[in-house]
Amino acid sequence: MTDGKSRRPAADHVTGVIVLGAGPAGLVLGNILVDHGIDCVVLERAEREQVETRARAGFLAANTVRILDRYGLADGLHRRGHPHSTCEFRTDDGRFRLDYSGLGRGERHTVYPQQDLVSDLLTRFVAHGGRIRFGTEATAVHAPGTGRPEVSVREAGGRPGRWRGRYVAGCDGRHGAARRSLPPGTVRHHRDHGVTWLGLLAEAPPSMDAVGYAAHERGFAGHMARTGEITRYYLQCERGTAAGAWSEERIWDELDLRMRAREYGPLRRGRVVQRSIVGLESDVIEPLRHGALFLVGDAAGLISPSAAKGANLAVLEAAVLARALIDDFTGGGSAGLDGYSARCLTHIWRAQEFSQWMIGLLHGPAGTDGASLFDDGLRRSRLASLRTSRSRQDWFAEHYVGV
Ligand code: RFL
Repeated sequence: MTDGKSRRPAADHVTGVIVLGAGPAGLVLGNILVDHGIDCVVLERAEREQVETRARAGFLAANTVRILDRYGLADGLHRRGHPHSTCEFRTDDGRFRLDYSGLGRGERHTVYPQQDLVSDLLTRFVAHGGRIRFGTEATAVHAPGTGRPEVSVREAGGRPGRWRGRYVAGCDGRHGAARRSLPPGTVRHHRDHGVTWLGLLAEAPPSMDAVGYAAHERGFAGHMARTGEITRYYLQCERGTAAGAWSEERIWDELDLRMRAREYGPLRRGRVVQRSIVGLESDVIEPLRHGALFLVGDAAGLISPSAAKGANLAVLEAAVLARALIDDFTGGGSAGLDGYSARCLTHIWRAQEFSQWMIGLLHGPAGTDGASLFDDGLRRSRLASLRTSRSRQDWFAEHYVGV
């Protein structure tokens, strides 16, 4: 990163806010800014088709939907998403269901695939006059400590370019240029949870009307509906397992076993159309602001998918930053920008805490030594209190569906 005092080549392009990345964070931010007349550009490394077909999240919290509604970004999810409010836990002590719309704050999720949300946001952004450059990779953010930050990019065909703006929003995920450009001394709190999942997307209708969480001695298994035809499954696996290592038959047999299909009904099988290895890791960058550079979404903090919070946090942080930028650009002051980091970190740490609790709830002992058997005792106790204690269920519901 340069210090901003050295001589720099003139920027090729000038704008108000340079948004790095066209995921949920970048596109929510871009849409709100454009609607408020703030000049901005979204720079996205991938091509449009790739951005619109990346299957990831699916569970949107009630607060996320409220935010999207407030800014007119929720038409698609109201048309094609569906409400969801039940989860079922299957353990060797039996199964129990929680309808969380009747617990805690009485809120529900909306199930809507992330790629559909991203596609809606992209279409709307372009229709409202938003500028987006696909195939444009940010390589570094320069001089974020000055009032004239710049972003160097590699455009399609490898052509270098340079953008100058008043602010840079790093919405480019955990491996993006924003994180790589942080000043020395920035703190990254990191935790490896020591758990690995094989993430699967199956061309199979959901097998139950609930999110299914199975805690089994062979490892965790999860079932999450995406659409009427597509279901996401997770299988805990040994670290180092290759995504393609298991045959489809083995995958379905293992899912049947862990989900206890013999007792609770068979799973509807179908072709596995996507596989990925997901190491359960979390991190948080502190602070989230470095001069004119703001970190948003996964770039700000990576959260393990155990509690389905990542996309929800991304939307929340993008909306908080958008509001603050609008105030700053329209003479409303910079208090929002000054408070952005502290405000978002509060939400991020709360989500991290719940996500860590979920990991402890769902995963059995990785080995058989004393420590992991102790962990297994804790896990059983957590499940028992979730099954029997109303106040625990209220707490769970509030955190499970909230951000
Ligand atoms: P994204 O979605 O990763 O978007 C970042 C964008 O930046 C681009 N990019 C760059 N562009 C320009 N220059 C560079 N140098 C760039 N580097 C990267 C990328 O191409 C990309 O388009 O980040 P964002 O917007 O912060 O959104 C975060 C969410 O995508 C993420 O937290 C969630 O998907 C996490 N997550 C879930 N979250 C939920 O809230 N509910 C869920 O049910 C849920 N399920 C999941 C998930 C994540 C998963 N994976 C990826 C482990 C399930 C899975 C399997």
